[in-house]
Amino acid sequence: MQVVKYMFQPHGDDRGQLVALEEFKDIPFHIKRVYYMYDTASGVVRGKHAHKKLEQILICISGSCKILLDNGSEKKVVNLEKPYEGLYISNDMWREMYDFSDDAVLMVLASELYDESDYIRDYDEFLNMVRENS
Ligand code: T46
Repeated sequence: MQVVKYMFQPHGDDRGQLVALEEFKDIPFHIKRVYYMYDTASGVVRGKHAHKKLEQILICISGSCKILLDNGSEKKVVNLEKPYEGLYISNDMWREMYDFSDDAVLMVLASELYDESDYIRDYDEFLNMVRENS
């Protein structure tokens, strides 16, 4: 399984750092939605689903967390701990987010608007989708 991690270019000067992200330049899709999660309680596992269409880039802009990626035959754990790195997640990838630090803010850039019918929340259904697409 190939993990696609983007390293964004911080614009640093004596005031600090600034990262700017533009669609189709830094982000490989049209950004239709941005959301972020914070104050995640200790021990919580979020996600546990795949998507039919949605592509996303996850950026832990504060603190750290871990992302489990599962393509149906292989699993990988990715650490997100720098505000200038972004993890690309394709639609057909089961994802779980966990081990959030107290100060973690996980920001997500998404290719689609929110649509509950795009979610695959059942693991067997996910495996069927992967089999059908291969
Ligand atoms: C994903 C991972 C990385 C909305 O109303 N609009 C939104 O855009 C989103 C993302 C969520 N919501 C509502 C729906 C639920 O009532 O917020 C609540 C929590 O959402 P959810 O349980 O889906 O959150 P996560 O952390 O399990 O998953 C989210 C995204 O939903 C998902 O697409 O890939 O982050």
